[in-house]
Amino acid sequence: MLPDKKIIADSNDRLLKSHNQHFSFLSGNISHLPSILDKLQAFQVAIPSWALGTGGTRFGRFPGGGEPRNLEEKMEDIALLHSLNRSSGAISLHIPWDIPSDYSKIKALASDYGLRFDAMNSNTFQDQAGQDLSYKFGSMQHVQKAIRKQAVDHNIEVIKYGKELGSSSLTVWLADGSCFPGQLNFRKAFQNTLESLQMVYERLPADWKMFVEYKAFEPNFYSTTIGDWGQSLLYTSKLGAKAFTLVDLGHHLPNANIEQIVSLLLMEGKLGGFHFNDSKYGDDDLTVGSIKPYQLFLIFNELVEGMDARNMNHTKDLAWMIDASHNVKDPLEDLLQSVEAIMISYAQALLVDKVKLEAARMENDVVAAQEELQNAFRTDVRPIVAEARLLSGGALDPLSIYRDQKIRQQLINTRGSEIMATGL
Ligand code: LRH
Ligand code: MN
Repeated sequence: MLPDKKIIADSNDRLLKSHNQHFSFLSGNISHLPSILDKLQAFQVAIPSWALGTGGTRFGRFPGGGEPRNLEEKMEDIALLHSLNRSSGAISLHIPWDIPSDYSKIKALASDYGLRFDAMNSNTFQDQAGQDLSYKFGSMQHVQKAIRKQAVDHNIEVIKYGKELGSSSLTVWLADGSCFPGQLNFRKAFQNTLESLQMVYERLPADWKMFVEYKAFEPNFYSTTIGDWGQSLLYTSKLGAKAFTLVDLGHHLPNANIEQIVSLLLMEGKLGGFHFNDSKYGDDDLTVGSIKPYQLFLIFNELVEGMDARNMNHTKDLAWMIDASHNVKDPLEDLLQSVEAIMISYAQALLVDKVKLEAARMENDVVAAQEELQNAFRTDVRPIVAEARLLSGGALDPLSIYRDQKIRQQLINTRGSEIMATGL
């Protein structure tokens, strides 16, 4: 289903004149534009294998048709996104939803598509068919040693799959917690979870990372055993140098200052990466930058400042992943919009004059500091992001090609309209 290069070239030719007008207007007054373009071209966002179908809630799920029927078709869909925006060159698998049937075939497909395997995700928040023991009352926190062992063994198995595929990180998100006061001994739950994570940590290959993802609530609604960044940092500090905290933007209590959390985790060298999405209330898993675009910019501003302060490689040293659910939009259009929003916020953060900003701060010149940030945020950098795509062989306007080529209808013709992809 990949649009051939001619379709992309023809579309770009039609858009080139107006693009160059916008781009040349911008490039006129941005001295370090070449380095910004280099950084944007190198920046790759991993697409979640569980978000290529239509998502839903307990109230309903309304599949849109043409959804991927297996891992091969999920990789085909991500390759489609990557052929259009050249910034989606990685897939993050969720086990057991995406257990590869034939490793060599999947690895060959990945190299054909120019995709790499980002973090592997374990799943001890659902009971699988034929599973011996239930995770109803948690997994690694569980009062019963046998259930904790089952969860540890599952994570070790996920590492095995990842090693075969060439992944080098494991994301552990635990739904563990409690729904009512009195239900849980918080200290024992913490110690059981730490002991279990340590047993997984010991089985990590030398060059692997473990990401400990925190979440304030859902599916437990009184306490969550890895409930916020402080608790995740407590675990990752006790686990060791290969353990890092993963920030899912939707996993915070309302009005949490996520950019400050990111700044401090980065300062401590314990920030592992992100699950990008947006939300208005809870873990809404909405399109990135669709509700709080200024917050996303402020997060990238702290990321660029903090990574440069530690001479980190923007592309390689943190895990950039999307974690979204598409209840009312075409999953592929939604993902194209999410990647675009991430690239826009990154480009705007690269525009911030860090020296002028710091000078204003040293003078407590609040207005000057604010103006430095807002000038960058209010700069329409879309022509710069489009130019980076063009230089990488992508489309100036990915969404218009996806629509003009009626790709969703092509997928429905091939895959049918009833199929529902594995995932949430
Ligand atoms: C939990 C979460 C986690 C995934 C799941 C699909 O809310 O963010 O990252 O395992 O979504
Ligand atoms: Mn997540």
